[in-house]
Parts: sequence; C-alpha cells; structure tokens
Amino acid sequence: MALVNYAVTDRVAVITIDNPPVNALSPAVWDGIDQAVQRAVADREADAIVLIGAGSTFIAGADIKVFDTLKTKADSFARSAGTHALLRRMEDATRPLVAAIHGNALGGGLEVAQACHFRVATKDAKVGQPEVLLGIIPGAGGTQRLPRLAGAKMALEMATDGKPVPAPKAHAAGIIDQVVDGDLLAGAIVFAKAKAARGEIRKSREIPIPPDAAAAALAAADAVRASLRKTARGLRAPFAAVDAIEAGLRHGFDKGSERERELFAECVVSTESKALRHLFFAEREVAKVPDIPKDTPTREIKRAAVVGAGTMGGGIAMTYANAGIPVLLKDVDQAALDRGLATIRANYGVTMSKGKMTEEQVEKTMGLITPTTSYDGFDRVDIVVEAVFENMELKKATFAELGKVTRADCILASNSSTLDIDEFAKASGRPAQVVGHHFFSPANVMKLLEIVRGRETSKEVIATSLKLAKKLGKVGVVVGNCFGFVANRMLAYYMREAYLLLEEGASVEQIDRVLTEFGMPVGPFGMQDIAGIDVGARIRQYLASIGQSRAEGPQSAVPDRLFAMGRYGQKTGAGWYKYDAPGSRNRTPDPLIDQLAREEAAKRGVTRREVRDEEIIERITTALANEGARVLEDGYATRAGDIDVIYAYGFGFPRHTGGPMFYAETVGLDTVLARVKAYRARFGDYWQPAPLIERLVAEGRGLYGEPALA
Ligand code: T1G
Repeated sequence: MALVNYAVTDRVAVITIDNPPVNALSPAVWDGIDQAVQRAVADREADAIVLIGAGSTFIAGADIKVFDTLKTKADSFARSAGTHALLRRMEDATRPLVAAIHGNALGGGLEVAQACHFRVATKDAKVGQPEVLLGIIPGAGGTQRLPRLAGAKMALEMATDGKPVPAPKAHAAGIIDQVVDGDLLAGAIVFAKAKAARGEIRKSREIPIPPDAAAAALAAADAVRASLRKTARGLRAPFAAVDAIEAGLRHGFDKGSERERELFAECVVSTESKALRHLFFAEREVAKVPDIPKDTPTREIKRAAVVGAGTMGGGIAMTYANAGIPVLLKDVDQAALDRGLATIRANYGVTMSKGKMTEEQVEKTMGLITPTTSYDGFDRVDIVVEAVFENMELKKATFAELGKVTRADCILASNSSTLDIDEFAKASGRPAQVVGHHFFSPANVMKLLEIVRGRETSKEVIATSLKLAKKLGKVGVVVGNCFGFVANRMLAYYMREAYLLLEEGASVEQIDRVLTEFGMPVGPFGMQDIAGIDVGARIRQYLASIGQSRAEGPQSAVPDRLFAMGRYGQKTGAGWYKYDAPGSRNRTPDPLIDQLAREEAAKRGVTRREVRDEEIIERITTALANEGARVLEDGYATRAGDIDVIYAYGFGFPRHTGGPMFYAETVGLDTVLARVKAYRARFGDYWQPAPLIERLVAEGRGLYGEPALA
C-alpha cells in the first residue's frame, strides 16, 4: 500500500493517508497529499475531494522525528516555505476539498485539515495544536488559519495549552463544519457532493477577522501572556505561539505566516524543544524492556486488593477504583480502615469540588472499594499491593501471609519505596509472582509507577505490570532491585547535597527557591516537609541497623535532630519550616534550622560561607547525573531516558530540561565530569566520577547511544 492512496467514488476523489500507526506527516506523506490533491483537481471524474486517514486516526501531526534533521533556524525557515506553499496549493483547489476526521487531527494534521475548505468529523474525534508540548509552535499555518476559523481567543487557548478539543466543541467553535453520525467516509462524500452542487469553496486564509474582534483578540493576547508568566515559567514556546497569532492579527495572513515560520524555526532548534521531544519518545520507550518480548503473555487484572489503608494504600485503592477495578482494602482494625476511607472520601470530595467528578461518579467509584479487616476474598483477586509501614519485618510477615491466602497465580506487589523485593519474594514462598509496584505520593495523582524486578520475578508478571500501569493511567518504568530502586537511590544524593549546602551556609529558603526557579514543583526541604521527615529518618535508622547508608559521604545530622524533636514537617506543624498548625501548608522560615546547621557545621569543622545560587544547582544536578550514570552502569535502569521519565513523572523534574540525564547531556558530560573531579578535590573522595561518564567523555559519545548532542 502507498502512503497516500487515490480513488474516485461517486464522482468524489477520495485521498486516503495510510502511514501507520498515526498517519504522521513525513516528507513523503506531505508530497503524496500534494500530488493527490493536484491529481483530483485535474480529474474530470471528480467534482469534489475528500481527504481521510486509514486506520484508527486522521493525521496525528508532523513526524516528530523529522525535527531532529532541522539543525539551524535558517534551515528550518527555508524548509517551512515549502510546507506553507503546499498548503496554499491545497487551499487553492478549484473543487471543494473536505477533510474527514476520526481519531486525532493534531498539529500538522489539524493544519492540513484547516487548509481544506471544510472539515467533517466523527463525534469522538479530537482536534488540537499540541506543538507547545514539544517546545515548538504550529508551523504549518495553524497560528494564522485557526484564528480565522475559531476566533483568536479559542486559537490562543488551543495553541498555548496544547490540549485536544472534542469534535462537538470544535464544531461549536467553527473548526469543524459537521459532526458525522454513522460512516465517516459516506458522510464526507455526501457533504462534499452538496458543496460541489453549490460550487461552494471556502479558503480559511480568506476568512476575515472583523476589526473589533481583532482588537479584542489583541487584548486577549496580552492577558494570555500574563497568565503564561505564571503557568509557563521557563518556557519559550507558548509565548512564541501568542506572538505568531498576534502578528497575523496585526499584519494579515501573509506577514503573520512569515512570522510564524521565524518563530517556529527559533523554537525547533531550542534546547527546550529537543528536551520535550526527547521525553515524548522516552516515555514511550520505557514500555520496551529488552528481554520482555511484546508478545509475552499477560494476565488480566479483574480484581485487586490492597493491604494497608494509610496514605499510600488509600491512594493505590483509589487508583484501581478509578480504573474500574474492584479492590479490597484491608487494614488491621476498623479504626484504621475508617481513617483510610475518610481520607479517600475527602480526596474524592476535592475532585468533585473541582468539577472533575459528579457525586454519582464518586459514589460509583467508591463502591468499587471494599474495606475489610480480614483476608476474606483474597483468594479471588488477581493482584495484591502491599502498602504497609516501611518496615522490613512487617513486610516480610505480610508477604508470608499473602503467600497463603491468595491463588498461586496472584501477583504479589509491594509499594515499598526502597526495601529489598527479594526478601519479600522469599517470605512469600512464590518469588516468581512477587514484584515491586512503587507508587509516588499522592498515589492517585502521580503518574510514575516504578516496576521493581526481583531476581525471580517472572517475565509474565513484568509484562502484566507494564500493561496494568497503562490501564491505571500510570507510566510504568521497569527498574532493578537496588536499595531505593532508581528514583530514591538517586534522590539520596540530591538530598545529601541539599543538607551539606545548608551546613555550608545556604539557607533552606534559598535552596528551595533556587530549585523551584530551576523548575522543580517544590524544593528539597519543602518536599520533605510534605513527605514527612520521619520517613527518611526511619530508613536511615534501618540502614544503620544493617550497616549501610543511603549515599557515600558525610551525612548531615540536622534531619535526624529534627526527627528527634518530633518535627516531621507539615503533619506535625513544624519541620524544615514552621506551619500555622499541624496539616497546614502555610509555612514560615524557622531560625532554629540555621542554628542547627551552624552547630552541625562546627562539629564537622566546616567553615560557613555565602553559597551562590549557581553552585546549588550545579552541585545537586551533578550529583543526580553522576549517580544516574552509576545506576545505568549497574544495570538498574534500562536506558538514560528511563531515568529522565522517572524524574519527570516521579518528582516533577522540569520537562523542558528533558530530565536529569538529558540535562547533564545539554550541560555537557565533560562539564559534569570536570565538576565531579573539582568537588572531589574540594570536598572529599566520596565524589567519585561514574565510570560510564568518564568513558563517554573519553569517546566523545553521549548517554543516548549517539555522539554527544550537537
Ligand atoms: N511523530 C512520530 N511518531 C509518532 C507521532 C508523531 N507525531 N505520534 C505518535 N507517534 C508514535 C509514537 O512514538 C508511538 O511509537 C506510536 O506512534 C503510537 O503512539 C507541523 C510541527 C496521537 C494521541 O504532538 O499525542 O505537527 O512507541 O503510543 O497512545 O505544526 O501519539 O509505537 O514506536 O502515543 O494511541 C504534533 C503526538 C506534532 C501528537 C496517539 N502532534 N502524538 O496516542 O499512541 S508537531 C503531536 C500523540 C506538528 C506542525 C507541528 C499520541 C496520539 P511506538 P502512542 P496513543
């Protein structure tokens, strides 16, 4: 089959794009469409033209991989002239040209549809301009045609938030001309023939924008910019999209198109776009585990159980219920269950207050959660997620029980954040069924699921976990069973540097500010006050009991002193900050922390000094990248992109940096290596360069299997 097929039906030329899996616009597809439209215009057998996608969707956009071939702004600017000219040729077709949309018409796909004279769609189709999610802007006329079809306000919204719009809403806005019930192609042919009978052609680029609407739109553009300054910190693309739309409003279609091409060219070669495009593919790569073939058998998860109704257990139960999977929620007594269910109900109450769920939906979903204080019914579930207190003995006892009360093929998953899955596997008596499912708090919100592979975890259990992650709306990443797995193993180095910088003279507020300005949703100290200082303290205690520690190098005593004072963070009303009351989020700096830092610095003979903001970022990101490289070297993560996905989805590491490993690559692995060596000389031998980084720098290669980023 060709990429673009042509046939005439009932005097309508039907052009079918067939480029699986999403009909992406590769250069060959662009050319195919161009030739097919020109063929239809000259075809005496055709009075009208329909453009449709084969398979499950219309065109999901330009082929994102092609952007890596655009090396300079000038190159991109030059090449986009061809695309714009092609779309104008389509628009100048002398026969009615109708786009028939099902599935998704996104990015270039919607832009192709906008260059058609009309658009019809199925009810469940979606249209959108998601380019900003890739650090670029609509680059095929979308910033100029969309305002003319849908009005500038809607165009500004779509081009800056990148969200898909359902067909009925797009129809109401004027983007879609008709929602087709029944067979899309048949409906499109009828629609096209009717247009041909009336000789009706409408070129989007010629739709006028009334002066008063343009004035209102220009005001709207400024308002959008003001809002983006809060929501799109550190990003360029959303602002560029506004600039392109504004140029068209002020100077007309042609000048606006030229400005769009300039801005697209600027964005497509930016680090922001390379980073976001990297994550787009990385978050799809994670599902590909080298020794787990795509056709590995999987089990259907129809019933689940969660042991432990605490914060995590409750959130996990919600995750299953939200996916429509009935779930038993077990705790030791009714009081614990009642607390757990009250938290769940409160969480749904927040969702409902935001209008994301109706009361009926909440009741129906909560109805899927069955509280219990016994193991009754555990013999009928397909998976159990253990979410008891992070204590090895308690977890081993729980797995021993689960091994007795569940079916032989029931998957036994642990939500442990750091402990040894193989220990649980041994205790269960069924190691092949045991796996780690490490959710991130709040479990019903955070998308990351670390799938921790034990020594004996079966391939079927891994494959089932990956499939289940998708069903739960999570991004499942398979990781190895080292202490802390990948996320928390690396986080130990992130926190070590934060603590040491604090003792060296930086303040809690400065470190948190610098990391949030970098793009983290919250700084290390604010994060600990949310997660609980006691969680880390107890893990350190456990490690000390088995003669281990989280990260090499000096361990600050400040967090343990806070723990000893009962200052666990928000939940106790004081931690790294003071809070209005236990559970409050209103925080104020506490001079006590500075005093503790001074005392501990003195004990370690550290001379306090002023710490520059840049040093905070450099120390923390270098520590992350160096440890990430060791994780890769040790084989606990499959690829650098997996680590990027873990940090983007697990900790909100700013997506426009591509993740800690991609960020290291853009800083330069040679620079990262030099920093590690400088820190070793300055702070001590615990700063050891990761051999992988040393090797890649020596060979001039990058972390992603090709020469370092140009
Ligand atoms: N280019 C290349 N590959 C793509 C692709 C694209 N646009 N979209 C999807 N894929 C691959 C994806 O990597 C995966 O590959 C497979 O298709 C299935 O994808 C000029 C400049 C459409 C909602 O941003 O949002 O147009 O892993 O797993 O869950 O102005 O794909 O199987 O090897 O995501 O059903 C704008 C991106 C581009 C849309 C379907 N368009 N895609 O989701 O499948 S820029 C987008 C998506 C542009 C113009 C601008 C989703 C989807 P593999 P999938 P899905």
